[in-house]
Amino acid sequence: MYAQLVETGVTQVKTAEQLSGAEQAFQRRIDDGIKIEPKDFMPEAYRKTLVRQISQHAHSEIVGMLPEGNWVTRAPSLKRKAILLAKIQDEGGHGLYLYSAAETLGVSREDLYDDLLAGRAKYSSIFNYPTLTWADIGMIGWLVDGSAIINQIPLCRCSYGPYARAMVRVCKEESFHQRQGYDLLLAMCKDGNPEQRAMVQEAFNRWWWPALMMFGPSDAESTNSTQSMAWKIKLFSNDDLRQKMVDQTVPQAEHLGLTIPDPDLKWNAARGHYDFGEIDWSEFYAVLKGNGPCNRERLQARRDAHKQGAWVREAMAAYAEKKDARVAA
Ligand code: FAQ
Repeated sequence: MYAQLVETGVTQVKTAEQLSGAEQAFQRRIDDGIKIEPKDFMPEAYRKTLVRQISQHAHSEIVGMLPEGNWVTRAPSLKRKAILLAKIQDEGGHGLYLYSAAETLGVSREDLYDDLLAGRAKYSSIFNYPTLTWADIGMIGWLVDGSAIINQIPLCRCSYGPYARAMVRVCKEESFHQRQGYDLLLAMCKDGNPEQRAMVQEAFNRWWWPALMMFGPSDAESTNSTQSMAWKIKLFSNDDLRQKMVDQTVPQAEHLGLTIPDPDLKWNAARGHYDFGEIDWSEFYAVLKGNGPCNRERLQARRDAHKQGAWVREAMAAYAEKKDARVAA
């Protein structure tokens, strides 16, 4: 179901001698921290890698609206509903910035979107899990947006200008999203009754491991990292960012009074980090292959929305045509 959207053609990182003159100059600009802009020379594989990553990121934001959308009508108060609506709208906006950033690389939004609807494009594994209780909404803010921030703050300094600049605003908004999730969980854990605290723990047990999977396969299995890091598209490895997430989140979980669902989690004073248990990678790859709990439902929801929005696209195109004709007359 999830064929690779873009074949970048990179099988291994080229040595300095294997690079052409233009590629060497390009790599020097990257090494010197100079941003690459749309009209600058770039190796084709760099362009394709960016299209792959940015479009997957955009799709994630758009599909990511669905699990939270499930709770808009059931938010427990007007205040929580307004916050949730604002957050979901932000995610839609992030998707649009990101499609725009991808378009600077010579691809069309329509084609990228068609790839998503046809099941050819990837989006983050995390959005293939269900939101069963209100506590899940808190988990998405705290853990999913929390992971997204850790991954995306470095992207504000990545080598491609339009992507880096888009990330600045995205990260500011993700920070609000993370806090609203934690605030929601604090209310349930500190002011709630035993049933509400149990609801939070149960949701935490379901979201902890999938949140760690968001950072991608282990460094040893990450096919794109070496080249993406050489190009400064990625500044940190998947495992380094995952470790940061664990280190940051454990004290926050303790403050909520939650138990981390990992018997192997232990502070390692020598490393200055938490050790944690082995991730179930078979689950991660099953989700990537389209066999997670909600993959089919998510894609169907996007396809239905696309179909139902056809009249809006047609009306806008007709209006633009009419306006152009008036200007030309
Ligand atoms: N899910 O070689 P690597 C959000 C794929 S936004 C699905 O390590 P790479 C906001 C990967 O594509 C969340 N597929 O890949 C929000 C590659 O396959 P390919 C999205 C995954 O690209 C919050 C293969 O595995 N964030 O949450 C995943 O160097 C709340 C090998 O992996 C971004 O997209 C995965 N988790 O590193 C919205 C950030 N991980 O393409 C609503 C930008 C890996 O070769 C509510 N992206 N794969 O066929 C990145 O930083 C990178 O693309 C990584 C993966 C780190 C995700």
